[in-house]
Amino acid sequence: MKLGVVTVSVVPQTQSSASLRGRADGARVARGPAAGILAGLTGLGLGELAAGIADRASPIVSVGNSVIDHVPLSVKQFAISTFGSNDKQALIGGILVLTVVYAAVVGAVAVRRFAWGLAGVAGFGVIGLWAAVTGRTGDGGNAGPVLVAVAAAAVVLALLVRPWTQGRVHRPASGQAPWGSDQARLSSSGQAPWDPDQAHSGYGAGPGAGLSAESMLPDGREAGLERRHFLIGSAGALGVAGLATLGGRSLQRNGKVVAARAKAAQGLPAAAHPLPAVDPAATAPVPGLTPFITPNADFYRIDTAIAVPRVDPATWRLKITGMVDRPLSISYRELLARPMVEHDCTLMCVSNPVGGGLVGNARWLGVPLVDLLNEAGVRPEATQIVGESVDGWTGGFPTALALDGRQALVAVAMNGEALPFRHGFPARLVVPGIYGYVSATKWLSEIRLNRLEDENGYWIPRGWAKMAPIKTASRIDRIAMQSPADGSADRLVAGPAFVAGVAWAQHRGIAKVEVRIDDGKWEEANLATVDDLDTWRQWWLPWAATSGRHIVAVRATDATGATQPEERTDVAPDGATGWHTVNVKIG
Ligand SMILES: Nc1nc2c(c(=O)[nH]1)N[C@H]1C(S)=C(S)[C@@H](COP(=O)(O)O)O[C@H]1N2
Ligand SMILES: [Mo]
Repeated sequence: MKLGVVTVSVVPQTQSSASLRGRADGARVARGPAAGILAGLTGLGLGELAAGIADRASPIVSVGNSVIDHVPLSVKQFAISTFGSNDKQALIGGILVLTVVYAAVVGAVAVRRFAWGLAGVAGFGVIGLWAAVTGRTGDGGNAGPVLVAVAAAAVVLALLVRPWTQGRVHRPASGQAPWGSDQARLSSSGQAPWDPDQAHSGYGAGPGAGLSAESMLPDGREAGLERRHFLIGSAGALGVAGLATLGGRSLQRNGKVVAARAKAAQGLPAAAHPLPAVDPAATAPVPGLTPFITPNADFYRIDTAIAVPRVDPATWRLKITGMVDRPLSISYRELLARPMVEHDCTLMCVSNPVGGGLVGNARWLGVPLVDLLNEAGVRPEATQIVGESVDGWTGGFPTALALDGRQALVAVAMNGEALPFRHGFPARLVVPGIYGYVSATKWLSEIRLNRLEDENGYWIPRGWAKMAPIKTASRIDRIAMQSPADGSADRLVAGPAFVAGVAWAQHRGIAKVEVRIDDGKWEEANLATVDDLDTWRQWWLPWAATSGRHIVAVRATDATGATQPEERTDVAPDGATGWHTVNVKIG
């Protein structure tokens, strides 16, 4: 009659603990929405912080932009006439309110089923990601803050909600009479430490398995612990949310610096001899191919800066020092007052793998480096130019490259816009033909002349080559039907198709691009018009695609006659080699 003994002894305790538990459950359920809101706010806060650090749109701004893009004109006009110039704040406020409501629901769901709560967070992430990467201001980089926000919200939700949902598994619902139930139910109440068999069965397989120490405590204390846990967690989350929001907003605004850049963007001087618009023939006639000019928002970013430096142009100076006759120190305004040139140049990272995307093409506006060097008077023994940034990063290259006629610039603008913060505002170096890590110093503060043996740039002691000419390369970017049958340009079927892409050999120029399908002959691709020796060149080849799987390969030959070697080598120490190949399935 063991069970009977248990039943009888359990009755008084179970009644009181059941009512305690009932209260604890009620509190849990009530705290669900609060936990959800805290998770949501923490996510948004860290999203703001990530956006501020990376100089990207925050999740709220992404969603706001996307709303602006998609809302019907009438609604937009209503908003403007109702809220006037505060329409953006009203929009942000509206998004915040909706987010809080949504988060409350997610929290309420999460206390019942944590996985569903997580799904709710993920759903919010999907909306945020969609808003971040599509539309007018869409930009892959804006996905970063959304991912940070979602991760933070999930973690906070887990911290605030998870302990109860785990505990709940072991507790009978309040108000149910445990004595009417089976052995497993009894053991799962976990309230019989005085019966070793019972307690033991609680740790065995079955619903009671894995009882936590916490849920073995008398219920009153358990509820108290939960409350403490919740209050501490909530206060922490609120603090993190608040600090992250403040930090993120202040980084994003950084008041006068952002305003100063915006002003500079409007008041940029024109080039003394502006370049004509890029010849449309520099773009291959293949819909959907990589744009010839990479929009600033899509331009790859590589640097060692954890937070993008926001340099105040009012106090910034560019110094030219070292082995020069007349050291210079010039302000932003003085720099802008010098004669400017425009130059189209494809910038590239040495870490770009074969077929990779760490390469971008822009129209740069700036002061020719050679003009500044002549002004300072470079001594003949100065064989190296070191560019140093405001945060101490350095890159160095042979002086000869700045004097051999190539258009090296102290650039202030990129594609008609003052340099974005993440691309080096207020000024950076752009030196055609050599990888970025030895040349393209962003947030430039000093140009130092010395000898190659005197100083090594940041990456040299870390295993990268001192001399770093960009290697000839080619990339397959697009395989598409010439006349897409069903409106979907991306569906590949047997028939006339294009293979297309870009190739580059900065400052030497691309002479030939060849494509090979499977084990066929190398076929010469069409080349788009040359824009500049320093830019990439688009290419395309019509291809009578046949059903099945194919391997498409590309190789380029530069104007010196050198063809890309087949052999794949690593990006370190001086850039990858090898042919880019793509596997494609037709039909
Ligand atoms: N101040 C600074 N400038 C820098 C770097 C850096 O880490 N710090 N990275 C360099 C590298 S490795 C490359 S490839 C280019 C990339 O320029 P982007 O980020 O504008 O594309 O910037 C160069 N300039
Ligand atoms: Mo790089």
